Amino acid sequence: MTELIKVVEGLDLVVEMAAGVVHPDDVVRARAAAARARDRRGYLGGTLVVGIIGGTGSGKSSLLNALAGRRVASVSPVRPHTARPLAWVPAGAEPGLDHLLDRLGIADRVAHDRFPGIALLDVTDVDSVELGHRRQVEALLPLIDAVVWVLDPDKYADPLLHAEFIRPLADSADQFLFVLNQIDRLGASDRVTVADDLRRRLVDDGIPSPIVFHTAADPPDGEQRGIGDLAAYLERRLDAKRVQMNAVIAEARRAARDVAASAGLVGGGSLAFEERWKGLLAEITTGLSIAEEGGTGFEEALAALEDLVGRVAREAGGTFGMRIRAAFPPARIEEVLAGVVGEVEAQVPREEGVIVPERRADAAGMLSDLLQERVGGPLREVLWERSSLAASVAGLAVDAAQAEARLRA
Ligand SMILES: Nc1nc2c(ncn2[C@@H]2O[C@H](COP(=O)(O)OP(=O)(O)O)[C@@H](O)[C@H]2O)c(=O)[nH]1
Ligand SMILES: [Mg+2]
Repeated sequence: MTELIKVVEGLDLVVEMAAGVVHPDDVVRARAAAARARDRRGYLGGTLVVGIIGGTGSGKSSLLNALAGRRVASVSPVRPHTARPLAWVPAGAEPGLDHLLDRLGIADRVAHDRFPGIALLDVTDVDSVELGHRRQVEALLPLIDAVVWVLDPDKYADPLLHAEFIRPLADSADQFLFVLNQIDRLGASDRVTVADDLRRRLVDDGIPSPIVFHTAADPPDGEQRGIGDLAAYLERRLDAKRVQMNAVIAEARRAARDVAASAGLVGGGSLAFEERWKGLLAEITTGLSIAEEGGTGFEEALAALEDLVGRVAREAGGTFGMRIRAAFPPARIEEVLAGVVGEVEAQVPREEGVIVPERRADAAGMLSDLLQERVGGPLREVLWERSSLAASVAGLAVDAAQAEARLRA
């Protein structure tokens, strides 16, 4: 899993927990941000992942070697050269990239430190009409950032390539770049003719402004051409991707922060509720169980309970605070307490206005259980929801920071 996917999933979680808790507009905005991040095409990590696709013998492996500056992939003059797919990946790349290659079934991986942040995949020969081949390319597109279509002077106009591959996939044109390789085999004027013809065909395929590089990856004279331009382009594209990814992360972070603010999650998480509640129960149960009838015990207990509920609501703030207040307005607190005391007294009657010492523990236990059930439980539920939302917002912030660090690496 890549860092960005973690951020997106974190935002999904925040959205899920915020629904019904914060203002619907904030939920809608956060949900839209999560959807935009999730629907982003390409590899959702800090590496630019580029697939090299083309007919057999066009020079895919040679191009990879030329970019690598050394022999990584095996090159063959004998056609068809059935090679295993190969990935040329930055050394120390993020774990998400390994998962992607596993998923694509690319077992052969060569590490490089030539272009930090750029991975090249020598994947598929596409010169049979087999539907499987197009499906393969199609399945690849949402997962990687760009596809380099490697063409050569003999087969650049191959109707199969255009009709079966490029045209049906033209919706993904912004992920495509084209390399006309083996230009050393063309004289100067043929080069112009072929370049114009290729461009026209690509426009016909539905790619209005195709990006085309002219290269000689492995010419017999050993004088490579156009490789530096292609490498520079890929590096610019990596920079652009990082800018975009940072924008996606910033948007997710902002959406989560808005949800948190709207929910009133500005302070800490737990509000030390459990400790306070325990203290309150001890105070109330002792006071009430030894209190004389009509004495100060009830009023004191009521004041303490109201005080705690009020404080917790205030500190929880936002919608959570409002929910606590709505559930326990002062009149309701008094009603609950009176009910609880009444039930206890029905079970443990007083003698001469006081509960006899040997029944005090029973009375305290009953009181405590009933208050727990009618006040502590419902309060705890709201606070628990609040801390879960706070935790998921905090988790997202951590994941976002990690994703940003990865993009800087
Ligand atoms: N003349 C010329 N031959 C090339 C060039 N690039 C590759 N080749 C040759 O084309 C053949 C097929 O290349 P290869 O990289 O194996 O193609 P792949 O099947 O697409 O991987 C090999 O004999 C290469 O040496 C080039 O720029 N010019
Ligand atoms: Mg090859």
